[in-house]
Amino acid sequence: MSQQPVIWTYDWVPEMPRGFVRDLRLRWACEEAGLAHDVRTVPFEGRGPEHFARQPFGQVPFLTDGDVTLFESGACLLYLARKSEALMPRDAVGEAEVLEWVVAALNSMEMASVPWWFLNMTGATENGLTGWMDSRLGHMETVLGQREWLAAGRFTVADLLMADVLRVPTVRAHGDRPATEAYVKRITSRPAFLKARDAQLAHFAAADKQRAKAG
Ligand SMILES: N[C@@H](CCC(=O)N[C@@H](CS)C(=O)NCC(=O)O)C(=O)O
Repeated sequence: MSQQPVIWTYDWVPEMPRGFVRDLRLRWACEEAGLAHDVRTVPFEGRGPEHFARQPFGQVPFLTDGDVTLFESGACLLYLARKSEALMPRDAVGEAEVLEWVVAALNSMEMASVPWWFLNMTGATENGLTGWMDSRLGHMETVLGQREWLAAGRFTVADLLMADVLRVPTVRAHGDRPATEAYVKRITSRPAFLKARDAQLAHFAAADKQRAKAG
């Protein structure tokens, strides 16, 4: 059994989500915390029962660490954050702030941005979710115009997650929000993000080579 956390992702994905597959969130957290980790894969095409046993929706990422197996990128991030103060402070106030913003990133921001973005991708001429999306982005712009970090007065896993939600190109291109744009640029210029993103891109590039070899 591996002595270090294992991040599970797909063995290959098409070009489009590369650099955005959510295993990146976990890779990034490990890089920020200096946590040694392995990356292993499940097939993208032909998802089997073993995959569904670990991730009931057949998605990635999921994480294994000794006897622990967990899915949902937010849950995995909070699990990793308990291993390192670099990701989440240990005082009650700081930890509470991290928890609320992690959930807000997923349940208030990504909950609006992903359906809006997916509806846009269908080519729908009228996106009925635009008002909702604008409202959520507008509120985040106000918050980010007033503070540098979301929680505990410093970088935490809450910023990692919120920046990952907000960095989606279609979302960034929608409207003019200078504080949000500056925030996304600042958080995603962190060496840990760049290292994690490059590792994901290299992982899928290696998969392309394998597939080409296999013919
Ligand atoms: N709420 C899940 C979403 C996971 C998710 O959407 N994963 C994508 C890759 S980034 C996936 O596996 N998509 C394939 C599918 O939904 O079948 C999480 O945050 O872990």
